[in-house]
Amino acid sequence: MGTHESKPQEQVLMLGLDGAGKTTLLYKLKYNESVVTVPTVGFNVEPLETDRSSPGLTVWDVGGQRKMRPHWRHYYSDTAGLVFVVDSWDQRRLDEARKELHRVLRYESLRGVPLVVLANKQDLQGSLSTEALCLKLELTRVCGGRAWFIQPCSATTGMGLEEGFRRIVYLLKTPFKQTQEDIKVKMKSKGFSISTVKQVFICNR
Ligand SMILES: Nc1nc2c(ncn2[C@@H]2O[C@H](COP(=O)(O)OP(=O)(O)O)[C@@H](O)[C@H]2O)c(=O)[nH]1
Ligand SMILES: [Mg+2]
Repeated sequence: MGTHESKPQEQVLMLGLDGAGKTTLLYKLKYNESVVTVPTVGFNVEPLETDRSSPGLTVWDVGGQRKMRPHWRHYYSDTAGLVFVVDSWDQRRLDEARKELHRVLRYESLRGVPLVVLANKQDLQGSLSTEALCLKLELTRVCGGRAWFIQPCSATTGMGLEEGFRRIVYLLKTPFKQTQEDIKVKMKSKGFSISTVKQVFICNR
């Protein structure tokens, strides 16, 4: 009989405003199914498969309604990676999303924890690009001392979801200095200007 080989698990905390698409994307990623969601009261938690050389991920999808947000902090101490989901289409709520993200990143227990912002709902016409979101959410300013990445995705079509979670696995495994170099190359290849790239690294020093 074979033995069940368990590998280390890392906790990934997925946050974002209610309606950003967290629950939809978790189940799309896990079962490739489009589920009909109801606002999450409490949390959903799912293990995600990763390749053999990477730690497994346990993803916590915590309800994002205003009354749930004070509970987010109870999850911080065990968090190895942060995923923040944004509705790229709903520009009216971007200010609120920015404020919540900045509030989360200020917590001492999340200092240095890598962040992937998922720019969700890219299937909708008129959704903001990752470059525009990067500016609106002031990511370069607020992500000092932290490895981060912004990934376009759609929980409806599945586009970009695996890449986003592969990115968090990568950031978890890679020393900060190395990820900075990598982000620099990626940003240049995506057409960010040299000055934006420099700005990121001045902020990250
Ligand atoms: N068009 C579109 N709708 C989405 C997408 N992701 C989620 N939704 C819809 O947005 C609503 C809120 O999704 P939900 O997963 O409950 O958000 P949560 O509150 O962050 O968990 C639902 O009606 C979803 O069907 C997406 O990528 N594209
Ligand atoms: Mg939900």
